[in-house]
Amino acid sequence: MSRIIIVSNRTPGKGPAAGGLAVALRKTLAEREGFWFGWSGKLVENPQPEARFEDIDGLSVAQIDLTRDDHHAYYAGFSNSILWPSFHLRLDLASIEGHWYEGYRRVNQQFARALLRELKSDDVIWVHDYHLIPLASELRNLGVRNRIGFYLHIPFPTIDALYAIPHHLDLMRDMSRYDLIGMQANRDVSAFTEFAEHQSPSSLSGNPMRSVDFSRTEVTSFPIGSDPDAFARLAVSPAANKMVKRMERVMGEQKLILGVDRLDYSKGLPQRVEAYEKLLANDSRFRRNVHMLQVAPPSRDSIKEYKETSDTLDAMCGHVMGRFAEPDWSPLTYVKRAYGQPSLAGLYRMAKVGLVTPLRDGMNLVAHEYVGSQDPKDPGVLVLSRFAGAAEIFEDAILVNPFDTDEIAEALRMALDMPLDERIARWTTLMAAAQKHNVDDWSKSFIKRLAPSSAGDGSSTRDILYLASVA
Ligand code: ADQ
Repeated sequence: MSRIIIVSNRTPGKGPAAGGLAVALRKTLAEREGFWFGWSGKLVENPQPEARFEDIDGLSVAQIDLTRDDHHAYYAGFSNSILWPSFHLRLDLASIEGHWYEGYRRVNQQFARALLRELKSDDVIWVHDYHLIPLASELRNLGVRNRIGFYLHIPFPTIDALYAIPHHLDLMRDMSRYDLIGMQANRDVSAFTEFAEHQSPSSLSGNPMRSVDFSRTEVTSFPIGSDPDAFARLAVSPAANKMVKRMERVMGEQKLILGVDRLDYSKGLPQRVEAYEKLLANDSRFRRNVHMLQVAPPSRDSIKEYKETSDTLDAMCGHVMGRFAEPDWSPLTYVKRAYGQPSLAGLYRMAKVGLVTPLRDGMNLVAHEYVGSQDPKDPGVLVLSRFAGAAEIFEDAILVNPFDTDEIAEALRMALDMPLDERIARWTTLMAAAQKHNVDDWSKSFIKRLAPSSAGDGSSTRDILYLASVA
């Protein structure tokens, strides 16, 4: 069986993870030969050309260091100040500095050169996310013929947003050098296809050499998921109960509305707090009877727009407290830290409402984890943004427009008032969907499509490439 090499910006570390990627892929490598390749987290003046291997909690991890300037241009710059906001349709929050692209490419070249030293001819390479779009191109330029797949964890942008990205044509050409591209949702595949069909030579530049040939690249949706059955077990574990007991002491009979997110402007956190304020303002029944807990550990806080989102949220939470809090009742708690999965599972289970309202999201694993953690006899209600990839899977959630705070407030009211039989009926369908789209099947189906012969049928890499090109 050929080895699987997973490549992502960061490799998994020890302790609780605040990103979806690590949680999802650890398991894949635990079951196959191969290793996980990425940046070590270290900034040095002269990075070594070869990767260092390390065993991290039973996982083989290969890491390289980067220079401070390259890392800034690649990560905070091109990846997170241009690609992330543009792919999430927040062009207003994108800032563009021309030299960032050179750093982005240099880091991808450095990844490719270090990875080349470790590759066997039948290794299958699975690259993750927008930081590494050019990696297949850089590997191919070094002569690599292995099967290479790419998974985009975030949404694919509309054509207008794509055209606003500097060097977008190079990036699309980079994408065409993968054998397989996986997207979160059908919506993303449609946006990609629209670009591929729209950019005919005549419409783009009139020069046939400038159009991108996607004939060797398969693009399909592979919606990621969680492990809902594991969350179901975790939610009643002693560690989860410890968190539940802690909460019950302060909650009493109040119903919990829960949000769990990385602190990111794409997650719609200010709108969520505003909607909660409207719920309390519109219906005095809920004052003293509900409590909102928002857990949001800071991320990417060296970037100005993230700091601003954090400040906005601080101000809005303070405003709601000022308006509704009483000496013996506070309407909300806002916690800026990460928790381990057992504690999160306990919180999910006790929450009567899981409030998941990103303005745009690739998938949103919190929605999956919330569903997995519910008590089948007394489940909570998922209020979900229709602009999360998860909305394609969880049709029985209360789907809302995350920009419309009146609609979210009304959805909260509906969820809090929902009778038990309707909650059970909705949750039963949601749980079936979460189980159908579990993370194990997600990674297996991607790998199966990327390397149909990885069980070892004797075909060479060259044969596989040829078959893909004539298929
Ligand atoms: P993220 O934007 O990080 O992921 P999400 O899918 O919600 O968003 O994943 C968050 C993960 O981090 C979940 O597993 C959650 O449990 C964990 N997490 C969040 N807050 C936490 C906290 N306070 N403490 C501990 N853990 C916390 C990106 C894309 C998503 C896509 C995922 C996976 O933006 O759209 O679903 O990748 O592909």
